[in-house]
Amino acid sequence: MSFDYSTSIAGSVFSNPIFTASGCAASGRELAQFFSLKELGAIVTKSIMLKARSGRDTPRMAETPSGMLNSIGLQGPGIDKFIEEDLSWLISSGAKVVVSIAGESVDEYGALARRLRGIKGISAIEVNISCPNVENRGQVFACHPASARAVIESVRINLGGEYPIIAKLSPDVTDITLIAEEVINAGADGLALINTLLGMVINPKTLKPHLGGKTGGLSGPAIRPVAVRTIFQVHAKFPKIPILGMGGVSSGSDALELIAAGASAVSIGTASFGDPYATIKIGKELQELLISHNFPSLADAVGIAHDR
Ligand code: RRO
Repeated sequence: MSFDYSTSIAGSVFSNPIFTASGCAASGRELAQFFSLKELGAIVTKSIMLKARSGRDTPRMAETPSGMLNSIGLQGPGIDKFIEEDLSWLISSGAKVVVSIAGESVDEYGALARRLRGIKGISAIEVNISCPNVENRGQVFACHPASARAVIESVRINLGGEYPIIAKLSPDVTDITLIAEEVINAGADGLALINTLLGMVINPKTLKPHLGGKTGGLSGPAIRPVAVRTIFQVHAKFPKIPILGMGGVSSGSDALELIAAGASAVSIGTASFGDPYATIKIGKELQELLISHNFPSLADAVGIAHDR
């Protein structure tokens, strides 16, 4: 019997569970020079806003122990140029596509959702309500239950049921399951866990914050235990809600940890900066590991740590 490596998120089926992480592969063009994007489960695009945005002051990156900080600040071309130039190219490449959106207000999320209606070739919408690099913490909708709910309700109404909605949550909250509950009740079909953690580095010579934006989002292996913990907690409470897991995955074994905690698919972010083939390598390693554990399919391994 052949091993079934496919996965599905709220009705959208993907040939394998390895996705890119939003913001770490732009719209896929750079990675396409190394391998066919069809080899991946899906490309998750950089979160796009309504208008073009230049992002934060430099420096925008800092290396940290087993990780890094980014302080990009939602740089992007705006939804219209994105649809015309990036999304159309990506869809024509034959890749599966998850479009990530980010707004400054509930209405802006609704407007973004309306702009995406009717486009053939989108597998799901990731609603990023957890970017840490915004002007104020009030804009991190995923840190406030009522705001998180309002955004997802607006996207659901404005999408008119066209694509599955994946809400991307922040680990920077006291109880992530409470936020998960709000967005599920508002109509999220799946969850993306987790965005980066808010962090900061101070230059020991100048004693000034290293990043232009002062704070940034912490990613990389340092945050993997936080990803595993949040996925485990949310899957325990909502076992039927599919989770796209991410956070410091750089090997098949790391990916298996997130799957065992309850993720149905795994996004690779920081690891691709050091190795453009990271997604392909991790995908092969994960498949071999699942087979060596005698799982007949990926689906049989999802959440397995809860039963052991
Ligand atoms: O653009 C960013 O600075 C950014 C985003 Br939108 C996000 O969701 N997470 C992150 O670490 N950086």
